[in-house]
Amino acid sequence: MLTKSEFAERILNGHTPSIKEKATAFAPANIALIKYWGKRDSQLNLPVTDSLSIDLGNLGTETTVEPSGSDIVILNGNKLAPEDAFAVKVINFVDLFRNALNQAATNRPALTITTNNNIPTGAGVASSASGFAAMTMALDQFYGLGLAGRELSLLANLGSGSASRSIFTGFVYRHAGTDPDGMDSYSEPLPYTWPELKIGLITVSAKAKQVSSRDGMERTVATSPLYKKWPDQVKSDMAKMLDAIKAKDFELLGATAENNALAMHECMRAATPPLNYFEPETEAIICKVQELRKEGLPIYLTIDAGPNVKLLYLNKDEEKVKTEFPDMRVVNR
Ligand code: 2P0
Repeated sequence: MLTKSEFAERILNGHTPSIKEKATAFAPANIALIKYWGKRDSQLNLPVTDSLSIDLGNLGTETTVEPSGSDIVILNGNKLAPEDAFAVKVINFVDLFRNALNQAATNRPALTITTNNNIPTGAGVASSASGFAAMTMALDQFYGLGLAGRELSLLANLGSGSASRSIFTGFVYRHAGTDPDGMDSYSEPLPYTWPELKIGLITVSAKAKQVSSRDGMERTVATSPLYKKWPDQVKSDMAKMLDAIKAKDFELLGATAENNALAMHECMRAATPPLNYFEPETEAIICKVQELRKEGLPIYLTIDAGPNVKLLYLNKDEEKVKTEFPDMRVVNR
């Protein structure tokens, strides 16, 4: 089993850096249609199962990397104190690159990392996926490495599991892999587009969640009796999802995504102590979506580790969906 540093070295060794004056990269946030929940290696963030996501278009993170006198992290215009938890996480991530490239004998400048999320506060979309993906791409450009997408996705994963998928746009498939060293646990874009598929974000609460995804996953894997069935559920849902995307079968895509998300939440609720990310309003929206479907409106939902709801519908139904959910924010993809 590798440490994060050894993992980064394995990928970066042999690459000779050619440092640029400045590099900027954008990565989109993503929403999983087949969820990642549970790690087979918590140090390397290797997932138990495959997952599949779609990008959130122009919602995401732009990150700039440039040399400076000392390490500085600026988040959404605010210079962070060096001991700030986010700043520490960022510098630790940057150090994976610096240490690995140092071995390849280069100098090691201090850096300013400027990172801006354009995901509106309260959109209920996590920024760690786009954040670590944008940082990985900006570091790749800054050091002039020219890494392939697969390598970028492997490195972004060291920041956050879902960041591996945000390296790409469109439908993205994340392989769990079986290699104990994690070298086969990468993401890749799928060769299918579906412009009529729309995503709407409904914010129930913008408060930070009380249990992090990392802790929530650990608790679910360790204590939920339902988790034993989760890998099989993902396998069967994934096959349906791939069929749905290939055939542009919206009902199959929506039903599979909704079922997969609700099954993930069932697993969490069966943990000890139970893990419930929903608010009463989340439950009310689930009921409303299911009612609207009974009335003939093809609309489905998915929910991550939080109370906020993402609606799935087709472009032709957008006006009807907006009328039913006036607070919904449409994702432009
Ligand atoms: C996903 N989530 O597939 C799932 C569904 C939340 C629910 O990936 O511990 O922030 O950094 O690997 O990526 C959230 O987990 O967790 C997540 P770490 P991450 O999108």
